[in-house]
Amino acid sequence: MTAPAPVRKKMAASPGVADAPAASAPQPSAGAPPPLLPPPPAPRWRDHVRPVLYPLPGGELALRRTWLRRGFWFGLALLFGAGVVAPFVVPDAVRRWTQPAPAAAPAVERAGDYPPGTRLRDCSDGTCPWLVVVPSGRFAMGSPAGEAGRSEDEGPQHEVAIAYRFAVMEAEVTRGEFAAFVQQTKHDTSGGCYIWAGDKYVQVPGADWRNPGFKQTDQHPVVCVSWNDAQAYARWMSTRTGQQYRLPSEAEWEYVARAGSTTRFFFGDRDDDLCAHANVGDRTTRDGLKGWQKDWIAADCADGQVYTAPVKSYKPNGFGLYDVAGNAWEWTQDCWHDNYAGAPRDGKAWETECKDVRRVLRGGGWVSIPVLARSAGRSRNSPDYRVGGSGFRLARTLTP
Ligand SMILES: [Ca+2]
Repeated sequence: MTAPAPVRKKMAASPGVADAPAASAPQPSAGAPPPLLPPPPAPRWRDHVRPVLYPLPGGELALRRTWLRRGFWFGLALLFGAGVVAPFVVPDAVRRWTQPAPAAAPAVERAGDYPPGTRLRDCSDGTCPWLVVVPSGRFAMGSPAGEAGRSEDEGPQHEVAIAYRFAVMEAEVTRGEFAAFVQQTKHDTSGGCYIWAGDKYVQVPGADWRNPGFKQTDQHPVVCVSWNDAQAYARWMSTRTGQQYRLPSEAEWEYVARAGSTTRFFFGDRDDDLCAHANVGDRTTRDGLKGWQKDWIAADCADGQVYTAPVKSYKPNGFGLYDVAGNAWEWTQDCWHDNYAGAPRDGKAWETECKDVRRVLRGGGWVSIPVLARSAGRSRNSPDYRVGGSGFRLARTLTP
């Protein structure tokens, strides 16, 4: 009996189909590179973040996480500082940041493009003072003979016809606006200022618009500015805007201050109603100011402001202008005349036949007794005098 032949031997002797190379498959030749492996999958974002968030202690990643944590808390502190602390610490700056963007002026302007009441300002960066367009019109300048508190220099009352539309700043030039002018032009404001010294103004060599003898913010009207300073500011505004900025004439000033009213003040006749409309010598001033005299009759109301108030703190007049009575006396273009005999009737400044070099101030200031803040009230000073009660607002000519 013969044993069956082992299968393995048989298989080895006769190569099977499975061992034979496929006729169509290419054969690697000697020295060729091995076939490429598929690329490893790209690491996912988690693979980057995880080692940072959960690093092994002591490693470089742990250090990175520490800095990450510090950065997070620092950023949070910055946000807190900007949002919560800044409004208390630098309220003026925050107000500036959050103010709406200025209205763009039309490319080609004509007075007719601006209906009366239009608010505009000329700088695209929003730093120019707001103006209000006032209508052309007629009014009776000066006070009637029977007006309480009247002075002789307010007559004769006469009609003035202003045949053109123009724009005027809706508020007095602020300390912040004046600071920008001084910073850019290096305008010299040295030489001292007359500041309140108990019962009158006294020249103090070291005083100026930055130090008028009481505390102010950038929103308060600038004071301790002369007529010459106001002219320099107007030139600067004209240069930077390409428009014609100037002091208003005395007639223009009274026209816009009255805004159609014929009463002692733009809101009526009563001194004791002043506190809602104007910052003048009131009970707050009388009680809080050193040197208030017994025979000075304060308005019998209290506005909480001993010195200047932020502009636009009180109600505006019929043209939308603020602080035309009180807060700061306002320079006008005209030189001083003792009365209106021979005064121009067309709204132009009166700069001939001057009594002397002094220029007219209008409106009364924060320390003024009520009669001085009447719409017809007048005062004057030398063009180089700086006083802690005097500021200004400008007019802007509109192309006819
Ligand atoms: Ca007051």
